Amino acid sequence: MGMNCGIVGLPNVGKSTIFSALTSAPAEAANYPFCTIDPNVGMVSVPDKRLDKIVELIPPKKIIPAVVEFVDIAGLVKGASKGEGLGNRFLSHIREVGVLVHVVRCFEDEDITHVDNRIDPASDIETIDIELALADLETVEKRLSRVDKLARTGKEGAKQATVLTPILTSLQSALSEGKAARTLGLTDDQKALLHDLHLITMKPVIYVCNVDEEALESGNEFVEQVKSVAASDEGSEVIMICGKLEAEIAALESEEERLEFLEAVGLEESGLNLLIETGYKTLGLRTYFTAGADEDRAWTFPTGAKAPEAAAVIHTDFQKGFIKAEVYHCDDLFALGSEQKVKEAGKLRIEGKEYIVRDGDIMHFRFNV
Ligand SMILES: Nc1nc2c(ncn2[C@@H]2O[C@H](COP(=O)(O)OP(=O)(O)O)[C@@H](O)[C@H]2O)c(=O)[nH]1
Ligand SMILES: [Mg+2]
Repeated sequence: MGMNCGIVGLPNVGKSTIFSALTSAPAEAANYPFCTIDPNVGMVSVPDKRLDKIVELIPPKKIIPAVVEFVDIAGLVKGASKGEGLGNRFLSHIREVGVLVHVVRCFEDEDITHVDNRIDPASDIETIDIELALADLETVEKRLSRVDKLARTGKEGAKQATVLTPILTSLQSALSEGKAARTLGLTDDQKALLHDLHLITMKPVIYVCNVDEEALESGNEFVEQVKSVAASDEGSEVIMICGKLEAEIAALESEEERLEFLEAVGLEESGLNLLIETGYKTLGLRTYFTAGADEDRAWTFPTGAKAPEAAAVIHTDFQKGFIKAEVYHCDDLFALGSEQKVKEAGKLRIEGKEYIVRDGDIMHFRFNV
């Protein structure tokens, strides 16, 4: 499925406000039978002008945009990893997400209490990072002792241990200093070995500065603090959102009103769009389309995926039984006006297993099961 974002941050920084605004227009649930019914989980459609244009040229019975899932993860406070606040309950949610959206309070408002009675983004971020690192530390130490035991059981176990123990040990020391696992510079192979640990601090982060409306254009001193933390955290992305304003935008009835409002306050796009774009960029996600009389649909896939891997996003059978793909780019459709014309112009190609799917491709997979 598509991108999955876990919204984290200290209490009272605006997580739920932003979550509600982002998910105020939920995706049509019937199209996504596997999603859970949980008030803290929201699915939204990814706005994509290309899909709108495809629908005009290849009118389907059904239109299915790509989706993004947001999870409002409550309960992260100082001591959470030791059972304070909602304690470890937040952990099961957070392990499942692909990217952390770390909301940081960068607005002043005397009516809204800050848990530490002061606005201090760098220290807020540190508090959360330490809790997440401690949660991961527990996971790593458990695995270390299991690997240790395994090592004494025989050849296979020992082999695994020689590979894993040094990685786990370096993780252990970094995490115990409150450093995120993603900052260790592990190779992709090493990361693959750790995959089943679902380490929270291995996930990429997007920092969302919740700012006053006035600060939206050029930021403020708090945003600068967040930027300098992010620079030392793998160069993570930083964006600004005004939770209060997003809530007002979300309350408007029509898309037209929302666009007018955005223009009136001098914004180019809503916080939702900005966050989705940043998320796709951070995770290296791309979009391809399938189009036909029944359904026009956008699919999310990882950059660099070859045709069979991209097909697996639709169904694993498509990957297993992959034969070939018929491919053309949506820009060719837009330029020529119809699929027939695309064919006539020789722009529709047959591609095999090695084809690297491009953003904006329109794909038709041939497979047998
Ligand atoms: N002034 C101001 N208040 C906000 C903003 N975003 C959220 N709040 C308020 O801050 C309080 C806490 O917000 P909430 O979303 O519940 O925070 P959470 O604990 O992180 O989920 C609420 O009273 C919100 O109305 C903002 O951008 N500006
Ligand atoms: Mg909340």
